[in-house]
Amino acid sequence: MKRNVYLVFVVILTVRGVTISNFMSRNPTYDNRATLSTDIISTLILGSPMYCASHCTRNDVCKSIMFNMDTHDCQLLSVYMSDTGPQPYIGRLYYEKINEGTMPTTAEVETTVVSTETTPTTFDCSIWHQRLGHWYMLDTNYRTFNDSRSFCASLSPPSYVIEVDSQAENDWFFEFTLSHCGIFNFYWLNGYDTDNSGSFTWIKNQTPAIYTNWYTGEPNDFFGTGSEKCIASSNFFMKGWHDIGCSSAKPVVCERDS
Ligand SMILES: [Ca+2]
Ligand SMILES: [Ca+2]
Repeated sequence: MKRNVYLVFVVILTVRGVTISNFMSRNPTYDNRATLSTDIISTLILGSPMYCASHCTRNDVCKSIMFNMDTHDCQLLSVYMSDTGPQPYIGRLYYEKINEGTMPTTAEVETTVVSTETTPTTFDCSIWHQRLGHWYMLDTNYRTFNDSRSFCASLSPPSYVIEVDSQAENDWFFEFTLSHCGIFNFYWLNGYDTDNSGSFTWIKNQTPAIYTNWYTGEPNDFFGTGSEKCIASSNFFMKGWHDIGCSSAKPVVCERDS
């Protein structure tokens, strides 16, 4: 019974997350701007723009957010930037509510959930899983890229940060981190841009990343040349690959060949 309650709680969060995020829209027109401090409802440190957006959609006063991809500070704003005469400020991505009038009620969301209660998963997220001839393990602790590499190497058998080199492996990555285990987040991939060219090399295989799944506008070295030499893949919000700073802290999927 306790397990069922837990499962329902997780599924509620999942469904709520999917629903809520559809109500925020990225608007790059107002990236890298600041507004009056009196327009900032609160500043939170959160793991992704999705979490930032979900705080805004649950706050009646909030109309938009600014999310800093590097420091992860999330500003909830009581105004739309288009209304306020924004000032330049480097380092934040802007999102705004699309239509507050069509938010589903909690009852609607939770009605959807109840129907999924009877399908508990038997997928064990604490063990290695074999797919596509390789083995995979998820770890949801937040680490820098180098610490994630060390973590995967320390496992038994030793492994490396996942190198996604086909559509099939990319599909499995999303299935693993979204359908089976994990949370909405960015996860490290084992690529590195050695020469700031925007071309990434898989560190373990020592081959160029030929198959790619970049999110729109990425890779972009957002904070200037060489500022984003690592890759993380978002499994939900801004779904796809992003070049990011290597000192960010993200969860990881470890991969091994045998
Ligand atoms: Ca691989
Ligand atoms: Ca980027």
